[in-house]
Amino acid sequence: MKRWTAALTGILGVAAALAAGHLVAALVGPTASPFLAVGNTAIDFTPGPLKDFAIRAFGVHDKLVLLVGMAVVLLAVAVAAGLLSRRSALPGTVLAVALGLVGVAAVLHRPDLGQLAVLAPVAAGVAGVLVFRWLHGLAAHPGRASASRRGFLLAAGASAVAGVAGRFLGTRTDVEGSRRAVGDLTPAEPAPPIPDGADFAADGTPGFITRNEDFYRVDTALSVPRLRAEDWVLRVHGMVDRELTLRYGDLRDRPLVERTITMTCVSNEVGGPYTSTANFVGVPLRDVLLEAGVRAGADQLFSTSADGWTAGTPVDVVLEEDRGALIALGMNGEPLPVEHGFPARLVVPGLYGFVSATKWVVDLELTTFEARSSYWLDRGWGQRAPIKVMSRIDRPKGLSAVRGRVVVAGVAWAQPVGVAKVEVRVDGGGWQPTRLSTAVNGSTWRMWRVELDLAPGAHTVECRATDGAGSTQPSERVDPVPDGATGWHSIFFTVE
Ligand SMILES: Nc1nc2c(c(=O)[nH]1)N[C@H]1C(S)=C(S)[C@@H](COP(=O)(O)O)O[C@H]1N2
Ligand SMILES: [Mo]
Repeated sequence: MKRWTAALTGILGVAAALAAGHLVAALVGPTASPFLAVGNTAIDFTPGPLKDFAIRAFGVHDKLVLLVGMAVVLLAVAVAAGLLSRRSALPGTVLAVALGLVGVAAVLHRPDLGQLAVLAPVAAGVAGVLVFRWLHGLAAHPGRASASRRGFLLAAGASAVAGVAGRFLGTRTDVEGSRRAVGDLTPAEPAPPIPDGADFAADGTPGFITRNEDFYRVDTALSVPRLRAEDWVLRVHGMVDRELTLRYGDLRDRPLVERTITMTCVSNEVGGPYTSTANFVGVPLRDVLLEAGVRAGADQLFSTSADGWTAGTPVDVVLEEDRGALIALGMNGEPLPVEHGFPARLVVPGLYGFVSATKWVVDLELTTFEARSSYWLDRGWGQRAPIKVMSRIDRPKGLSAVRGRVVVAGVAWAQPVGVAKVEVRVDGGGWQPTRLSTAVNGSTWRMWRVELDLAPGAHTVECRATDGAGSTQPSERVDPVPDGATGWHSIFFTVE
């Protein structure tokens, strides 16, 4: 068998396997698609430091990088399997079975998939073996070049059709339709309007409210859970006096409240971008918990997403009257975007997202920290993770050249107490005050700016914030793991 023919049998065998798996997955659970299941499982098994590196290096593209990487590896494996099978179909067959088994293992590992879901990787393995062996048989007979060509085309075409059909069936749950049907989520208690002067966007800070398209996104979901509002149910149970089962309509018919909240990710490095602000609309989480009646001794609110991700939030924090924790349904005047948790998510001001902000939330269990441990806790991150006071310089940009008077501007946050002061210092000199933007509330970020008269040449500017309780951001550089970075952001630039 020619080399390229052999390679092609391998590639088409794998393509057929993926397509068959994808098609069957559309019927038994979209994330059972072997490629996605393996990817999701790989994410769960990736050692913490590597995952942190991926978030640092690839940011919001981390998942794309993983998928592309997997595709490249799979292609290489397919080509190798084909080449190894030039004499006998056995190596390729063994490999197809092995890949099927990897898929089965991955699907069984996923917390969001039932037993039936193994049908998808099984179908993938069977289709891979059959198609590979069939093409191999055709290609092994030198006299039948045209039959073999037809076979190759047929396999490629059938795989494409099955893959597209799987994609079509898999997205047939009309989530966007469900989102549109939700209509306006008009708050009975709207957030106060954002005052003029709440940001220094003209000087290079972010605008006060982050548009939904620009809101940072961090989660472990390779394919976003697709839940329709009308099918969504939230169970509240565990150490409660009465269990609650809440449907979307139950929540949206309540008097909704709107709160302006800045969310922050624990994996944000000093100077990093993982913080954004929105007007969230929803139901006070505290009210729901009081209705259920939290029993004495329950210190953890353990929340679970539709895709099996979990977070553990201190009960004392979510029960604080002034905290303003929400079961959010909407964001910036529309139902939550699907990537941000539609139909419902938690938002708890003042806590990093990984211990509080469960998207696609379907289960709230009142329990203890002793009894259950959540997704990131199992991977070496902290148990209690209040947001640390932090400030960032947005302008000038690092290594840039500036002319004339220098405007230095940025953002600071210290939810839920708020920012009281931001100072800067130049070239290690004395700390100087900056002007703060108009305060909105303690659970939101605050912008700052200062004009400096600097001599031409190279300069370094550092900033530090002080929160409303009087704590000043420490200089000590600490990594994001396990409970948030500390240190002063500094920018190096030149004045011309
Ligand atoms: N279901 C689910 N919810 C999740 C996560 C996740 O991986 N899965 N990540 C959390 C983390 S670490 C953060 S910082 C916030 C980010 O929310 P956003 O993507 O809407 O900005 O969501 C939280 N909620
Ligand atoms: Mo996060």
